[in-house]
Amino acid sequence: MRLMPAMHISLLLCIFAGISLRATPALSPTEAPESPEIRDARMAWFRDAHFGMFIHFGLYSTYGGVWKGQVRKVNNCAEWMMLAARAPRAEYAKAAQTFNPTGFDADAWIQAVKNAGMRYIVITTKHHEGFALFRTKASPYNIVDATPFGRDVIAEIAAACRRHGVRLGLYYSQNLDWYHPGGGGGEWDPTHAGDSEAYVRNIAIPQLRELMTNYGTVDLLWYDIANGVVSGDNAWRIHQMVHRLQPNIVVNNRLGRGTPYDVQTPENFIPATGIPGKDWESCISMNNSWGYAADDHNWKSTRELLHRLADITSKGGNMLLNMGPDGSGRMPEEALRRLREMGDWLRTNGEAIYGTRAAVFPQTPSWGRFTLRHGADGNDTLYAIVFDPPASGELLLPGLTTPIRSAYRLDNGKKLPLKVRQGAPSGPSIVMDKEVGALQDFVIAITLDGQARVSEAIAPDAEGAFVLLPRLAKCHGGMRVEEINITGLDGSHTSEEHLGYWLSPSAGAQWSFRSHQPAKYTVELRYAAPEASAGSAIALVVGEQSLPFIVRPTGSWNRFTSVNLGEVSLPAGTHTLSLRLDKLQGEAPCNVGILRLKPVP
Ligand code: FHN
Repeated sequence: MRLMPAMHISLLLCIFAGISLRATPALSPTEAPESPEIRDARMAWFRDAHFGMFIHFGLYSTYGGVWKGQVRKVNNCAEWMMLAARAPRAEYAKAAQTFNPTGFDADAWIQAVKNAGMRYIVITTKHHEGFALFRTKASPYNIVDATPFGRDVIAEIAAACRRHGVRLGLYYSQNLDWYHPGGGGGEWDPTHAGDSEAYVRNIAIPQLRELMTNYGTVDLLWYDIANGVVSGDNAWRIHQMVHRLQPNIVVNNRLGRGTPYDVQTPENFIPATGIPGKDWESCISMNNSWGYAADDHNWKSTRELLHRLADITSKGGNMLLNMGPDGSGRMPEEALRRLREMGDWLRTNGEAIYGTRAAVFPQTPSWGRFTLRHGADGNDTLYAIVFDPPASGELLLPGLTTPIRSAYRLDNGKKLPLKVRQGAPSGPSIVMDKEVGALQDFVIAITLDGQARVSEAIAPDAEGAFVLLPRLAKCHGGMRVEEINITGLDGSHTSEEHLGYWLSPSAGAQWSFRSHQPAKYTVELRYAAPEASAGSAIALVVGEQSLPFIVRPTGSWNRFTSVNLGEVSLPAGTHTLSLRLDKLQGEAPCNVGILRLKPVP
């Protein structure tokens, strides 16, 4: 059922007024989840934002990854120095006695966020070190009570966010806490031993309650490190408390224990096809550390950061770009410069990012990325974010069937028209003249006459290849796109879009695709299979040709690898590729990821 626009608006008004219309996920394992309409209204700001700043700031910022003159990090992460150095908690905590980040200026930080074109922030309120950046009655180990600085950083940040119209996200390490006895981890220091239940009930839950109560509207809660010392009962207790105190809050998937979540959290990687039908956010470090690392000068270039933002947005996600201020509270100049440059690009090209949704094309073009804006009047706009124009001078819109009204390049507020070629079998294309063809990192807006649609039969990309995504398959017998839940932490980041439940020969899937000239193709399969499936026999069948494959285990149902199954020769026309199961070992032969047919030159 689609809500009437008026209803939708009133629903949004209620939500923004903080009136809970069951605008929250289920508050208990037995409660019915919120309706899709209410969830869409609650998630709208997040889905439109696409770009936020992650801020890792704490006592670890004063150490910069160095303990007694030695660089000590875990996987390049300086905020893990306490564990890397196995620093005794009492000794590590001495840094609080001199922690006085006089360079901290909440307005300057949030102004930098806004100038960068970021729509929200997520700041660490307490990381694994256990030190709180806010006033808390649960523990004296906090910036107000334990340091000469004596100010509540979270309160000042929250106020600055409200002043500048930036959404407020709070990060909280509810499981790992290397200072408070009973917290997760910290076992290298015998004095850390304690009752985990007591830690959760006396530190984690009270502090989360303070964060959800004392700082006004909190738009996003970023739990970190799911499960651990937080039991199922406590996880649901936390979940219920958070959503009762902040009914419209968005939460990530790192509380765990089966509690509902809104956002999946791949970390320093971008799922190849995004996460179909799910809200997700890739957190990306600007160098190699989340916390300030004095020795880490491996800064990603502005261009690379912009390309990742475009890539993530084109796949329906958000980029949470990290900043690690140093112990004085200053943001590193190398990072600030990148933020300024990203903001400059977004001031000209931001309409291709903000408010857009995942591209309508299954293929990821080699020259850049597509994004899509749904028009309120039913007429969509495609955006081509062109990193490096193709040598052909034409941008193919593979299989697009919606008529194109116009195409123009965005140039500092100007709309510079471009020629559209329509009617070719492979789909329409945008023609770039020599001058445009020499540019980089620009945006072409393509206004459509109706909703963006592509042909039922998958069209070839600009290189003549076919990308057969799991979500585009017609499945039968129970085979289907399987739910995935990606966090960057537990290695499940190898998960990717795939078809699962291939439980018998009567189950299967097929794709329809259309070639425009005769060609030979190599066929590449991405698949994942546990040990028990080894020896299963499958085949990919296209017309009279079949490519058999004896399954070799990849390690798990989620660990994907690519295998080249051979070649097929196809005439021009519409074809069907289907899966065939000839011999089953174990529960299923494998999970099936992306299939690619690449023309043989
Ligand atoms: O261990 C933390 C790490 O320090 C950092 O905060 C990242 C950010 O996503 N989260 C955990 C690792 O997944």
